[in-house]
Amino acid sequence: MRKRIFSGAQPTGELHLGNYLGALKNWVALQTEYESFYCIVNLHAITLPQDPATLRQKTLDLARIYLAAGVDPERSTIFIQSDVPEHAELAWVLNCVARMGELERMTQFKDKGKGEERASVGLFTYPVLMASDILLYQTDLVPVGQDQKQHLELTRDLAERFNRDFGETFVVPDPYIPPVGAAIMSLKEPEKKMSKSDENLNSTIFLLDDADTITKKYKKAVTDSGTEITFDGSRPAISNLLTIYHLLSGKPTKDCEAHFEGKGYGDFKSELAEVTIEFLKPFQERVREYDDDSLEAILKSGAEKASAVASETLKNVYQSMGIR
Ligand code: AQP
Repeated sequence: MRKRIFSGAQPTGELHLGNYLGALKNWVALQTEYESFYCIVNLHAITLPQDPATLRQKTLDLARIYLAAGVDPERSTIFIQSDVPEHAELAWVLNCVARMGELERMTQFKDKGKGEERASVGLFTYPVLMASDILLYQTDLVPVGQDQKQHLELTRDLAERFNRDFGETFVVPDPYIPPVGAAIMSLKEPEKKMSKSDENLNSTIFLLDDADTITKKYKKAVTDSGTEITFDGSRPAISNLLTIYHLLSGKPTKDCEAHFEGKGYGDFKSELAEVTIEFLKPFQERVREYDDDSLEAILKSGAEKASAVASETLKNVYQSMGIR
């Protein structure tokens, strides 16, 4: 039997190069080898306030992004989280397995909740819903960016604890964090990750940005002191830009460094913009190809396939726990 993959993204804001290089690119590469489930995690989105009409639209837009990026509905199951109610049901069960102390240590909650009294309980238990997404599909591998590593470790702990207390029920998943591209950083503050919710729009290259916007954003990107264009951990801004160049151009790292030897930051940024625009052009054309009807058909069939697996897992979970 083929091994399984599960991963997802939130239909909040616009997807950016970080989401693509850290996650989506690997989903596409791995779908030939693994039985793959790719979810649009709209229940995660509501852990922060969302406008209902926008959320509805963004949910379909994200399905278009998956398809345009190369997720193939003939090979992979693409579906919306709320179409498979077992996600929320298993999350409740796992909420009763998870401990307050371990959730309090989650850094994403600390960043996004900012210690506010008004942060939702859903934001606090976000990693438990993520664990339920993954464990429902008896997932072997979870391709994610570096920022999700801690949540993956919690998922493994919950699976192991459940298996120990109630008998072997879940596959314990491994993360797949790409060696390069797992943490694409902000163009304005290279110590922070590139993020959908960054208030400074110049920090982020969105997948649907037009050519002019991309060129302007790179022009405004911060650089480090010095002049060399090399991969160097002590110069995070240039290393980040060069990583993007390397991944989008497909050129080996040594060739990238050699190519820019003796050139200035201005030339480098122009070439980086060109490579990005060229890379995104066919993707942006494909996004427009899917009409609502064909999209709905793909999502309906995806939800049916996902439900068949999810309901079987939840049945086993309830049975092991003595829940009717
Ligand atoms: N900067 C990044 N570099 C590499 N990978 C990244 N991912 C996110 N940011 C980067 C990966 O993208 C996948 C989907 O992310 P998500 O929709 O769950 O959003 P997120 O992780 O909360 O990060 P975002 O996109 O920046 O959104 P906000 O601003 O809302 O936090 C995940 O696999 C993630 O690791």
